[in-house]
Amino acid sequence: FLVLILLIFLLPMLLEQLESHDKDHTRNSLRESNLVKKSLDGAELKEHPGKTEHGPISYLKVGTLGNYEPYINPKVGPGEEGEPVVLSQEERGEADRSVREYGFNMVASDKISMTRNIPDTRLDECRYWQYPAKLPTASVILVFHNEGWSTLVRTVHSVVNMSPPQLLHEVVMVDDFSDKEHLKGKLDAYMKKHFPKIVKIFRNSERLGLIGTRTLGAKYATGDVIVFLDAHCECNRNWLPPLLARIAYDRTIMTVPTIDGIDWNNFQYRPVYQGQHHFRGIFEWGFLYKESQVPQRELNRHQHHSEPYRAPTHAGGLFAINREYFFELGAYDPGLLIWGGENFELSFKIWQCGGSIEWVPCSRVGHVYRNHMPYGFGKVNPKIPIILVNYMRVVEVWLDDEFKEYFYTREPTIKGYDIGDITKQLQFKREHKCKSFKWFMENVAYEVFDKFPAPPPNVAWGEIRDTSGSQCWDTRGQHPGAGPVGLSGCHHYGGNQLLRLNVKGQLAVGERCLELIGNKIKVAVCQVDPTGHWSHDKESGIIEHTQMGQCIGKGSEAYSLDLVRCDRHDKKQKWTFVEIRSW
Ligand code: UD2
Ligand code: MN
Repeated sequence: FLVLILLIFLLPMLLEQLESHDKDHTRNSLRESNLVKKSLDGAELKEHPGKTEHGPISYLKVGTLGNYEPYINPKVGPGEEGEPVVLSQEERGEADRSVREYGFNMVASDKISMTRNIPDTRLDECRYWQYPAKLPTASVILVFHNEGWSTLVRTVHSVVNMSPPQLLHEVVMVDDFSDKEHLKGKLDAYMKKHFPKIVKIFRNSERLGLIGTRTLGAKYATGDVIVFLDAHCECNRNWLPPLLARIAYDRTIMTVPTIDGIDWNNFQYRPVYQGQHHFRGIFEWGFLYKESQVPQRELNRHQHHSEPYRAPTHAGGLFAINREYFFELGAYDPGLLIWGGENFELSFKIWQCGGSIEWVPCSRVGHVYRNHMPYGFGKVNPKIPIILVNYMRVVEVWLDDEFKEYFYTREPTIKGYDIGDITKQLQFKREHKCKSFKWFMENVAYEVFDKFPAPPPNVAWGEIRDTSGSQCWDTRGQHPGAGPVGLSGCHHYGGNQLLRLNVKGQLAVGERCLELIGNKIKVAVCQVDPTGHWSHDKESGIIEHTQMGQCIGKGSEAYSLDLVRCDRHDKKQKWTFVEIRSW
């Protein structure tokens, strides 16, 4: 009873305390915003008249909530301020071992504080934006499979430290069937001790892969907005409000933070783009993810350099979306396997069915890019690479026929592979009257054709075999400009031995082209205007470089290729394209 009385007595005081704290915050931010005029050469952020067919493009509603920049104690120590960690010679061995196990140097990571400071990599302008005081709450979802301890735990600390408490509803961690001890009892105990209310841990009873696990995480979540992050991230100042503000304005906008790089070896935190240019996610026709400079057509829609801008797609790992909207879209296609392509599935679905994607320059999150992928795919074992199964599902559902053909020209070995049932996806597309891929290309991804023109049809593709049938052309994984292409034992897996000759005379491997540099064949970046000089004569088997008027023959050194005088009867110049299928 006494406690009750005390509470009733104290409550108004407490509330007042909270409120005045709030007011302080507002006042601070308003004070900051007075700096705006000076720092933006007269640009008036507060009024922001910019209008589009979608209404005002700014996420600014006249000033209520300022930037969330918690006071950060200057610290010294390994990795502080995002500086690289230096290891001793003795630590090297263990460090190398950890890189093999995790794709990251965990010895370096373990030296860094869980709450290290990272540099503020935002554009200057970002500090002066203001956000609506009332924003939707966020559930941050971290799915993980066999992640290292300190990288995972640091992610949680950084999310909690860098998010305004009233906006962070919870952190949902979903363990995708890890078998590492530190991810079991130790993790539970740590989170219970440090974040008893905010962190919730769930565990899969079988390996679902990151895509299925994310959908599950979204089901567990109860906040208004779900924010996905990889389990090895560090959030920068005020990363969350700019993501939520656009969703508050329009619930069908998916927002994507700008992803800074954290080095897998020394954990240095590096801003991804330092220049004045913005980049956005696109793709080439084999659906390799690409980033390219935001076209003027998009920039013209904006008044301020630091405003969110539209993007055709995103890298996949880090983004925010209204939770209910995510499920209205059917979440991720449940037929997608483990890893890859889900970024395109969600992106095309969003755009074609009436939503949009925006990249947000003022939201910055660091991500540790791995040295290599340290995990396998569990029991899932299709006869073609799982990523291609996923791409095929996306292509078959979301692309129109002419665009599908571009993909199969680029990946000819998989055409006809059984990707399972996609009737539900097609039905969704019909029922929601989603727009065509052509519409998407013309209105959203309009720069793609400038960078990656439609691949000309193949005239021949496959392994290029010698007369014995046992030696094949092989790029040996060379990068553009590096070492010559040669021969090696035919392995029938495609990859570096899968070549495509097209009607324009290009000889291509994956997204690259083969060109004659000096008198050697080398891997090169394909010409944007698709032209090449190669021809193949089926009968004699000669492969000619028509500009040089010379042919390719087995070289004098073993497993080498040379430029020689064409001779239709020379066995060393007789090559056969043999189509391969991996199933
Ligand atoms: C990128 C994305 C990643 C995802 C992937 C394609 C970024 C920064 N990263 O690769 O989010 O979109 O492309 O699908 O955009 N995980 C599981 N179960 C698995 C495999 C992975 O839970 O079977 C977790 C993993 O612990 C991590 C997350 O999924 O937290 C992403 O995996 P990743 O970091 O290996 O992928 P990444 O960054 O190479
Ligand atoms: Mn990752």
